Amino acid sequence: MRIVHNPEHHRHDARHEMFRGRLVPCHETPDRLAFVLEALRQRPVGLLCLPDPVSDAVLAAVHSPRYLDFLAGAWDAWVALDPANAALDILPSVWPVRGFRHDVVPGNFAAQLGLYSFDAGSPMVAGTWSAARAGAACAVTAARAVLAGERSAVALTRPPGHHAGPDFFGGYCFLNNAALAAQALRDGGAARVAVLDVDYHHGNGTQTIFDARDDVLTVSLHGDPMTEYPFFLGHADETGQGAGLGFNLNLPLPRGTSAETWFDTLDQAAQGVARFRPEALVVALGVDTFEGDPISGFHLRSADYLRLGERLARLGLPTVFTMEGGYAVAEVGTNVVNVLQGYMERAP
Ligand code: B3N
Ligand code: ZN
Repeated sequence: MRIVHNPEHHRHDARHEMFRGRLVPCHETPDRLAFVLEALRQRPVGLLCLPDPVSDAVLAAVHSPRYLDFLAGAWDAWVALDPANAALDILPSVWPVRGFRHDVVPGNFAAQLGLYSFDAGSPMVAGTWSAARAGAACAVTAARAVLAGERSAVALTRPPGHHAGPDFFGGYCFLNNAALAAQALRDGGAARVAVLDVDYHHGNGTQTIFDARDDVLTVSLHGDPMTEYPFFLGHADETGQGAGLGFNLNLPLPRGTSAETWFDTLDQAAQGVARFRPEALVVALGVDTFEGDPISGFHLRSADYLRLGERLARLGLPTVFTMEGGYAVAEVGTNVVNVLQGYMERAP
């Protein structure tokens, strides 16, 4: 197993996210990855390596050029608004809802922030773009390792990616690492690729990116959007659009779901993946399904992640993992490495 880790991740280190009218400390912090690296030092389930750089063209296969330009220039534009902004995180505060124009990019930076985002919980700082771009490079490098014959590879990175869409950020995500990995697998010759998202939150960005495509199946089991973030996508009746009709499977579950029910649902997800007969699999691996997660509501325990890894390996597919959510920081390392260990015990 090749484990591609992001040497720039610590540059994305924001202070606050907006939650119910208050600025609260960010949940998505650099120590999350530090704990995974420490767990890997104690249990070296794979070979650690650094990413190759990723080109603009590779990013533009998933994200729109105007969005990529916006992200690349966001920090400078923020500081240009007011030099005092250099001491503040970037957070949006105005959004174009139904009936507003999305085709015209406003000249005002605060308005651009709203155009390209869907929440006020995903702050950007000076190093966000470098961190996100290096994370995307991890995903593409991991996919290319699998194309070159590795049975499995991991993009061990943050910020996470599965909420980021073709031209929007949110849910702590800026570039969609799972989608970039899936696209790299397609470009490298895999005829059909499945993305299986096991994070607590629905992978709305990944679903949106591949919604009209029949070459990439998206499957997600997650907290029911009627009550759980990201709220506005992730229902069971979303099955894809146009050529992609029948190529999206959502399995929403109520807050409070037990590990037993979650694994039964994982079996349904795995059957959906197998029916598609993919040549490669991307697992959007969030461990915020953990019973101690501070912002989520499922009840998996640390040992369950060994079982999850073993179930994923049973699919018998070349596999790329991308690291997504998981905020019980002290347990994130154990839980992520348990998945990888469980996988390797079944599919070395
Ligand atoms: O759900 C939250 C949230 C919940 C509890 C909080 N506390 C206890 C202060 C704070 C925030 N916020 C909405 C944004 C959730 C983003 C989830 C990102 C993720 O893991 N995606 O997979
Ligand atoms: Zn999550």
